[in-house]
Amino acid sequence: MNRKFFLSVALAIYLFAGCAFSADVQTSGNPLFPGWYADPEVAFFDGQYWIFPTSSLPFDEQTYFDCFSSPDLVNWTKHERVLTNEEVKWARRAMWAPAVVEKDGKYYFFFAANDVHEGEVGGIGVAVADKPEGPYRDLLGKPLINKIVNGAQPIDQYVFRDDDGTYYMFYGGWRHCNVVKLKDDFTGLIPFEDGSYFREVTPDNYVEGPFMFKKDGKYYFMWSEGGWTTSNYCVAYAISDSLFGPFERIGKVIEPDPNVGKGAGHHSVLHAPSGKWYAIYHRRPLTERDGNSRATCIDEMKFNDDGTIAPVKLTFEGVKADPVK
Ligand code: FUB
Repeated sequence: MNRKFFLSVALAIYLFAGCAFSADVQTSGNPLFPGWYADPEVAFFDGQYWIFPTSSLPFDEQTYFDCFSSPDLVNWTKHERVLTNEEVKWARRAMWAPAVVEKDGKYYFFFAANDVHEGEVGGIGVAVADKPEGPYRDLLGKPLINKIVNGAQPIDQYVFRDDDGTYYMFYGGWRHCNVVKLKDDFTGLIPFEDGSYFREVTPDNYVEGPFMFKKDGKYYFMWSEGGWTTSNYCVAYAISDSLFGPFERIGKVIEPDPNVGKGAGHHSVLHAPSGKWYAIYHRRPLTERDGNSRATCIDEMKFNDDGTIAPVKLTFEGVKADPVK
């Protein structure tokens, strides 16, 4: 073999191996996309992954929501201002923590606005669109829940569809969590059998950010603990036979890692078509001090043989591509 031919072959092998290697290790990276985005709600709509986060800014600047879509968890497209306070007349500021569901071909975007206190206008609202990326329009022209019940600030809603098709909404800040039953068209609440509309389900240490999923017939209830501007913000969980609990706290599942990120919390969970489970959460880079410097991250979530959740390992790499087939 002459020297020139040998070098060409060696170069070709090197380039091929390099491509194969980079295809192999293609990961999402963390954060998932640029910008300060908190409270990420993940969804799977229209054959794509979607993330609907809070714009992590001072309260007076939180007047709009962007969202992101991806075919594989690695490549993300930004959709700007899918809902703004120009559309929601009663919302002035502090537009927080979307929860989005698809029903009968329409997309319903639940959100909180105004950081509402007793006697003020604000709370949890709902908007509707024909596509996941909006544009969303206010469904009611007023909040769906405005009042403070059982001490729970009406923020941080999560909408859960049970196996019988009934939609429930878990919500609440200020260390209290309520569950309500939603009307089929999401225009209001339905009373429980005892005539009440709100049921408190607060577990120990609960602060905000409730989330629920069902696996192997059990209800997994998750929530954030600590202060969202602090380093120790984290996520804990419980498993119950009933949607209404009791939710006995098992322990923390997403925690800050002093070598990776601070204040890891307010998450959601994705069960991808591949069968893999992912936690999508926000965290503050180690270099950042401002409470609003929150970035959306993803890491794999695994279960132990007994059904409990293994602690999520925070990474800089994120996850490997998980393309929607
Ligand atoms: O992003 C605004 C608020 O911060 C959320 O509603 C809370 O859960 C906390 O993440």
